Amino acid sequence: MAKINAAMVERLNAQLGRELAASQQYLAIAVYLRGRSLENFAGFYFRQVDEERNHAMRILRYLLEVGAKPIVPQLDAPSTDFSSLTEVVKLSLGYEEAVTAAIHELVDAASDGKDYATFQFLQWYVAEQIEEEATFSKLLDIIEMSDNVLQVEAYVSQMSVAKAGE
Ligand code: OFO
Repeated sequence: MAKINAAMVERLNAQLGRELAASQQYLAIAVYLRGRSLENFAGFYFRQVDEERNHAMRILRYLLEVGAKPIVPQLDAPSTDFSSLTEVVKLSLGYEEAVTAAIHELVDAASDGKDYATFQFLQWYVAEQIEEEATFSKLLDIIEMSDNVLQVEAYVSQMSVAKAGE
């Protein structure tokens, strides 16, 4: 029998699905950007694909650790039709905000249910979402202030160097 209750298992499986859906969505965006020869920008999204997958895998491993069954979900097809960089980054930021809200609901549920293990497990996601929202929000600022996409490419390239040096 799982060490966490069935409702929490269901909630965590739903979050597992959201993380995988984010990974798929960012993959579709990376392909779109690569198709427009924005190599750095595409590279940034390809890295996000891996990050989101890792977020999903953390949940999957946690469920296994507590004796619960992870569900590998069927995913809706991601959006693939974009008309601008602004649209792409706004969509991403909106996605991250929705994920943050979902994580906070999970934290509330863990706290209300006195599920201290899951509460502790979720703290990593709370911190991660602050970083994710900040990243996309800065990116949106840069895009809105830039005169051309080459400035955006240069900025994303710097972001990658900074991240590699962390
Ligand atoms: Fe999983 O952090 Fe973005 O969504």
